[in-house]
Amino acid sequence: SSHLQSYGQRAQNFTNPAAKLLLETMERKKSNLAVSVDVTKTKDFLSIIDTVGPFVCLIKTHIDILEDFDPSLITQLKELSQKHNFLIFEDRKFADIGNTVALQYSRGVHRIADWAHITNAHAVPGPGIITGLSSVGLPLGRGLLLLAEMSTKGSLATGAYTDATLRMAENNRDFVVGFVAQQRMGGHHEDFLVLTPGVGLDSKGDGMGQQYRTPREVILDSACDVIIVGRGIYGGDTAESVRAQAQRYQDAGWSSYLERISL
Ligand code: 5BU
Repeated sequence: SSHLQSYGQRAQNFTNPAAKLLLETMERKKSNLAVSVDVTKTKDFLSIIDTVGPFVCLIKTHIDILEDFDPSLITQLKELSQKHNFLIFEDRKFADIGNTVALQYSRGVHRIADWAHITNAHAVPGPGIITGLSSVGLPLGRGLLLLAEMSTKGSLATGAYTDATLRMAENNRDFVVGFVAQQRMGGHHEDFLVLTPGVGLDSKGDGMGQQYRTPREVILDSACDVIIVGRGIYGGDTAESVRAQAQRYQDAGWSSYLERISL
């Protein structure tokens, strides 16, 4: 019998509503797949999301790469999130002083805090970045992930830096719900979500530093919670290939999770 809690059971370990909703959504949809939709045209962005929606718990965005961004896009993104029951993660990687990140999070043309359930930040400025972001996000029920590690070759986020990032999260449990990292990190007894990019079944890298591991390596061997997949899914040119890849990664992620909780 398993000593590990299911995703659904872990929802009770969090007070943060975004973390609870993500875990409940994962359990309900049997999906630990997040799709990263890194395209530059609104039309492609929305059509990929509508295609992969049934297979994902989370859609990850880089809203600033859309060259025809218009606020009405956000209305449509929210509608798709309702239609398919997924959360939205803006991969903004905030990295400035608290006052500045609070403005970047709430204002500008993108108004990220209005629509993104989850966003993320580098730990490099120290805890003030959490104070700034939580002043905006906490009253809205949003959640924050800290970048504890990166998927890229030669990443500097290792060792003492990664450890200090963990401590920052532990001291801000109400708003910080977990990490973007390559593995579940030991040394803490509290529950955190671990979301992991750099996932691919057919490729080992991209020639620009990205490194890929399989869903099984990420979920089973490294005990992460969510696989984040971009080009491996939307790289094909037909809606049918995008759909088939989303299904394939959902199955690979979920079967690895079932194997892990049955250990
Ligand atoms: P890919 O197409 O699956 O390589 O896309 C990966 C996405 O995850 C892309 O949006 C990156 O910005 C993002 N990412 C990453 O690849 N590695 C990291 O360590 C972090 C984010 Br943090």
